[in-house]
Amino acid sequence: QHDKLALPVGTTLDRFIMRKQEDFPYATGELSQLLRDIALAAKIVNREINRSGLIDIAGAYGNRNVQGEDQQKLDVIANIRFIRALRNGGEVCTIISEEDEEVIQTGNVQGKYIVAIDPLDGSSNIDVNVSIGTIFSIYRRVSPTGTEGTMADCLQTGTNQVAAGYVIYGSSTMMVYTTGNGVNGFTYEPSLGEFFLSHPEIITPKSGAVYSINEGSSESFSSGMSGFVAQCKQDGFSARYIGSLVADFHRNLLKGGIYIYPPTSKSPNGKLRLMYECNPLAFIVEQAGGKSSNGYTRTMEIRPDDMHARCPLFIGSKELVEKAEQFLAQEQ
Ligand code: AHM
Ligand code: MG
Repeated sequence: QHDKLALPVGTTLDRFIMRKQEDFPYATGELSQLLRDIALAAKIVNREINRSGLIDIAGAYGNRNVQGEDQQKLDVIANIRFIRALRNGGEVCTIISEEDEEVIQTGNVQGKYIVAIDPLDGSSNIDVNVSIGTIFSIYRRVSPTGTEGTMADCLQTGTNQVAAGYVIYGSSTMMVYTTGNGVNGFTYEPSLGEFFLSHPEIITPKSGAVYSINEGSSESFSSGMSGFVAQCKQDGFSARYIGSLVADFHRNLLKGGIYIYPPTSKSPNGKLRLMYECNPLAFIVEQAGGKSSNGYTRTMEIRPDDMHARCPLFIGSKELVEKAEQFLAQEQ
């Protein structure tokens, strides 16, 4: 119901982006170009990930490159690839990355966009062949072009996002994104090197019977948090926790469920980062009919005070997030 013009399954991502742009007669195509740049970097990172198991044995068949580049950690490689693609693309003035303490000024002072990105989330899962992901969020700068992006450009609230998405490198690789007109998912066909529309107009189930939380930390859950988990068990829910945010989120988005990263004694503010983990997924889940909060406040309305700020995350099916919030509200 989001779109004037529904495109058929099998449409390539490039064509899809182009056609969507035509829906907005005054669009200049810069955001479209930016999304294509991200998709290109994702293909490159996908190739590196698929080869990662071979790196240790590459020397054995004499294929190790002289610079030893293939020995860099994949999250570092992913960071380099995405930054390079955004810099070369020219549409982005400033990047916030989980891998970099400071903002990255691309030198494209005419670029109208700010990108916040976690280039490879869940990277501790690579060694054991578990799905990992890239998460990104796009803002329009508030400062005039012609200069570097400012802190005010970088610290915008999530409601200002113009687009957000993720790439899941799983049993197949997918890119899922929104520009605020619904959510669409594209599956990568490696032999053709293209993403194809496979999940048009994703709507997440209103409710579900899956809860995803690291129960290893249950000793430090608040009473409301413990109460909600006990309720999930009483209701016969399944526990599903991959420990890879994009993979846990993607499953719950398609099947229904709730993902929670609550405050714990180790991470009193939760572990996940507002700018490049929580906000982009919050935008997607809301566009798919779901909900996201920190247990009290809508994620996208939280004011960031730091680009690497953390916040608790309650995200997924609307009814389940609301139920969890009720448990927290009843806490003494
Ligand atoms: P990372 O950004 O260092 O990769 O950490 C984020 C990951 C998420 O993918 C995942 O949901 C979470 O950490 C799991 O944390 P924990 O092992 O504490 O449950
Ligand atoms: Mg991360």
